[in-house]
Amino acid sequence: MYFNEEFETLPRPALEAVQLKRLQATLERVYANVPFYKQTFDKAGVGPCNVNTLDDLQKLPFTTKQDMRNSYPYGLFAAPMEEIVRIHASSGTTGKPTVVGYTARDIDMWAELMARSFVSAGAHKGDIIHNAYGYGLFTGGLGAHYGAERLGASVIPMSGGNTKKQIMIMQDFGSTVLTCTPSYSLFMAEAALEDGFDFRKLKLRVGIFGAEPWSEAMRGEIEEKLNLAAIDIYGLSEIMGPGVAIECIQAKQGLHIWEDHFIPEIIDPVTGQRLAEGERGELVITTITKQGIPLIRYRTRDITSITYEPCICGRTHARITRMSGRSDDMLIIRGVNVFPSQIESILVGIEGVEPHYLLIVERQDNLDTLEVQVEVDERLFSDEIKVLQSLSRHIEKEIKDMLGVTCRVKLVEPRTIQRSEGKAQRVVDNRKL
Ligand code: DLL
Repeated sequence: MYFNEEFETLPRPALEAVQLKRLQATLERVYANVPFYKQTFDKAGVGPCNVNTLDDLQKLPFTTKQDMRNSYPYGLFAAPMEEIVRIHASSGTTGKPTVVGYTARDIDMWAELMARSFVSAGAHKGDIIHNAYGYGLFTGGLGAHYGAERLGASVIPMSGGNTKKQIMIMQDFGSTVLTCTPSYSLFMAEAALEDGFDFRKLKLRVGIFGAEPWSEAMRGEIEEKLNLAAIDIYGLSEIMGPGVAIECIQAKQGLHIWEDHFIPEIIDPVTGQRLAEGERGELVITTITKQGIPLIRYRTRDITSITYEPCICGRTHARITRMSGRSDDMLIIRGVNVFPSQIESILVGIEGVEPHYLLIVERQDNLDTLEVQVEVDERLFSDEIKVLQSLSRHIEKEIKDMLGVTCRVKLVEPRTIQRSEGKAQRVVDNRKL
């Protein structure tokens, strides 16, 4: 029932003692090796020696995605490059991604936490794990892959896309566990049905879904259409990748966050003050075992709440509730993180278009679609249709190349996108989760 029983069920006082010891070691490490932390700690008038209890963590300043961006690509690394064995990245607020590096021990720790996560979801040795998270810079594919191997299961490294083949392989290879985004699971089930194949006939028993927001209603739909237990998994590349937190199959009531490696806090996103158990706010995470890029009080921007109530599964680690949104404007479109400001910076670099745009996100056949409406200047608008068409294709290609997201560009007449008197309304998200 557990992958690492001792640590997954540590009584809270022992767990907190482990946390404090590891936190102090991490603070020493970053203070000595990362100039950014030395500066921000000094500025706040605190140092590693001022953290004598877990509560003292609150004295330390936050770290943000912007801080990571400012130190692009390797400025926050706390290990020399010779010790970094893997690099991953995810979208930042500009065209530049957020870069993370792992030492061999970090990869080992990640594999263990993913293996724990698989067991928590009800997977075991002997399972055939069909991994349709993308392999590449995105942490989903390789993160789940190494965890599945650590568990001792058979992993099929499918990556995303090529839906027909995915279905054939799952059927022929007898996959018992599916890992992918929740929206892709529904897309596959419906694509199969169109071909006259009922997904429910597969041997799949468990699905481990995350990397984007989803709802209880969607869980119901997935469980019905795929005939499996659907488990919510959370993670972010900055902190590690998938497997930071996961539900247990016994309760499916909140995601256990692996507290012997991460210290969670919930804060008010406006004031930065810590909130009480059960109150909804922004999740802040401090990593306490990472070597490559430890992060102190990292603001995830994800909105959730935390509970320390005991769980029927016997794990003692706190649970966070399903993510209900973000405290910034990041969109997740087919698993790709996109900020409206990234699209804006591409548009302003293109001759003939105005900086007035609207992003329309929909979900069609369970896949996200993005339409970018943008005004063109007077002169261009009266031009031939061919010119306009080629401009649309050009913008679509730029967005695809820079951000990795496919969109449809619709050029509109000057002054047709509604102007706002306050905060510009740049996004219409029509997805009903
Ligand atoms: O999405 C890591 C991951 C891969 C998690 C596979 C789970 C499964 P990033 O690309 O850095 O990393 O995106 C992280 O995705 O801050 C959340 O906003 C969102 N997210 C991830 N998991 C969930 C979830 C991976 N279960 C960002 N529910 C995070 C809601 C999620 N949002």
